[in-house]
Amino acid sequence: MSASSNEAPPPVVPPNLKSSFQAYLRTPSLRILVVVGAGLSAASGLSTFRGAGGLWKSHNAMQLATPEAFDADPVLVWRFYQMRRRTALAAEPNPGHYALARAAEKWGKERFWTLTQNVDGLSRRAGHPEDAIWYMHGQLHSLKCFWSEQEYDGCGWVEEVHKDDIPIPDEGEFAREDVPKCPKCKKGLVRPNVVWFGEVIDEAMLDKADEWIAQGGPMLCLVVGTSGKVYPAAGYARKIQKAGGKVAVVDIEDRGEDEKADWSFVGDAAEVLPEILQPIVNGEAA
Ligand code: BJW
Repeated sequence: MSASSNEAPPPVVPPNLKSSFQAYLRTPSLRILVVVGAGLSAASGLSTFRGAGGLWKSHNAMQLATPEAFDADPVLVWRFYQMRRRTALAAEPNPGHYALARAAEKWGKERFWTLTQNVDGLSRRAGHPEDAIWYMHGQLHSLKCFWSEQEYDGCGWVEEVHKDDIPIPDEGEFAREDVPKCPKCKKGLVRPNVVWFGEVIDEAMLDKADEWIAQGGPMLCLVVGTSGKVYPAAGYARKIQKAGGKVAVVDIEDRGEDEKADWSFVGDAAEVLPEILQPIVNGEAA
């Protein structure tokens, strides 16, 4: 074994950046709003949407992720989401998911609240406390009704689906008549319970997020692995800055300038988050 292989690996996060960030974590009564995107799950092997290899590079979002697309071709949309569901179930949460989950356990929902755009279920499987996370774009492992008198709103039927009870053909050819019908109203087709473009995000939760920010006091928006292209998620960093809070970005690309961030951690969220959140997870920042 060469002498150089015994050397400690270089730190993932530049020490000065880390110490100034961690000093801020010790601010009394600090509250943190975490805004999560697909980059958090990249180290688990799941594709992001917009970068190289991103889902929207090889698939047309407007043919797959709008209610009009489902209306026009439910089979195509089901195939896409079956593929996504299978891939997500085969993946495992990574240390970034666990770091956020443990930090939320330590500080509780009032002080460490996560808004995730991810539908993959990995935060849940990492044990993230349910009351401290909002799945703002829904969940892959949930289904709902598509039909109603008011266009596309559904009759209200929603159900969680798990590994062995996805109620539609798994692979290969299936036709429109194979797409399951809503068991409640028996009229609508069953669709994934995710939020597509043009669909309204839970307004009560949007209000709750605005109220959270309006409480004021020391605040941090921790933006993790999101390109900041989709609203309303993309707007929270700016809102927190306007309210006097600070912003930290964790991304494999340098997005600090886009967000006018106080701290920009350029690296894999799976490596950076466990390192920078250590004082919370270890109970040193309370
Ligand atoms: C790594 C990494 C590693 C890589 N480590 N980092 C202003 C206000 C309100 C609405 C709008 C508005 N302007 C426009 C709108 C409408 C629209 C919108 O935003 N359009 C834009 C495209 C312009 N928004 C909507 O329609 C939303 N609805 C809504 O707002 O309703 C309320 C309302 C309506 C009208 C008025 C007022 C209120 C709904 C948006 C739904 C988005 N749906 C999707 C699909 C979900 C289901 C599915 O998964 O299939 O959500 S699209 C897709 O984009 C998915 C994602 O959640 C979302 C965000 O993507 P994300 O996570 O940022 O991924 P990427 O790929 O873009 O970025 C990955 C990042 O990770 C990159 O930065 C990489 O560098 C980084 N990375 N590896 C760390 N290892």
